[in-house]
Amino acid sequence: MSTELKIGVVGTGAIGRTHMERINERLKGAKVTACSDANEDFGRSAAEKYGCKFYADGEAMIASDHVDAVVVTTLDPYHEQYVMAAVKAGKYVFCEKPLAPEPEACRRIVDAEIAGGKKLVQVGFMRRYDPGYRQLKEVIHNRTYGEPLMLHCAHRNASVDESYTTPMAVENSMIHEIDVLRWLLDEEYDTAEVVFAKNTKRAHKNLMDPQIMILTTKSGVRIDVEAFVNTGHCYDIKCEVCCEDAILNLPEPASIQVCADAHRGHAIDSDWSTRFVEAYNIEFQEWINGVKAGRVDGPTAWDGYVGQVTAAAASKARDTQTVVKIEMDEMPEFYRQDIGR
Ligand code: ISE
Repeated sequence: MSTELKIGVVGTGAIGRTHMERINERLKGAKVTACSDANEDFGRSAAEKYGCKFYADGEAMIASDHVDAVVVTTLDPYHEQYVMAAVKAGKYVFCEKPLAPEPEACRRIVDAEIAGGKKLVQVGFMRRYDPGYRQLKEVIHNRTYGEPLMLHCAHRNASVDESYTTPMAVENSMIHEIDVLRWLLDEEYDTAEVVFAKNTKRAHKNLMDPQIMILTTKSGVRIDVEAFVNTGHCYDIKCEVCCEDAILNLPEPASIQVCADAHRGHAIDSDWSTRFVEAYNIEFQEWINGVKAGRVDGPTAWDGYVGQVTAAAASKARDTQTVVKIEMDEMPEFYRQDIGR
């Protein structure tokens, strides 16, 4: 492997382009050398912009000597195909969340990775890299304030368009909480429930908004997550952890205090890409460093599988308005050393 990691990106939409720019302009040790997109003109324009070779065939790009490692940022239903191609080629692959929309597809990736005998897949759950969540994790892990008992969380977006439907609150937005909270607490979920609040005037024809997801963990911790994706004014992520001896809150990103027009306050983000930009940078730099050292030390294919099993249970709970038990396969030995990372 050359000193500079050669990265091939499949899927050159908004998030793909952001990662291409991040890798080339802000991070160390890697360059985007190739890209591919089902929309040829669009993909070629990305290749031109970021100075890399365009491949019409994503699988050919993955197999070529032109790339050492792969980033998958296609539409969700195509993730499996390209992650599998990378595993087959024995190349490290970073796949944006979700690993695949259905748990069965995630399980197929897990099985292929185990069959290949080497951990190659990392899933883009970037919240684990946010400095605020990392501070929370340390205090919870050390039991500095006793056992965590309850968590109250919120996932608020400024607005979503008409293509965002009711199931997406769980599957597209709260999937982040599903992952980061099980990592934070270092334990698995037991049940899921989803209830609706009064619908906002900004909800669309196919969207019930807000919704509240309630999860319990195996040890009995109770979690509620509000998803309110049409607040009309902010991107706001809250995570309050009630422990036996203290209440912990996720820190807000730092911003200057402004005193003007008889108000004192500070601006907050209106979009997830700016709120979590630091997390994305840390996530990708650590992934590059890990790949160069020959290891994956972020969220694994197994984490991707667990996330989708939990999301599927929460979706069933929403559709049936019942509490659903979360049942999944036993964790293979292959992933056991990753527990608690
Ligand atoms: C989006 O897909 C994301 O991943 C964002 O992090 C999340 O906040 C947003 O709600 C999703 O639509």
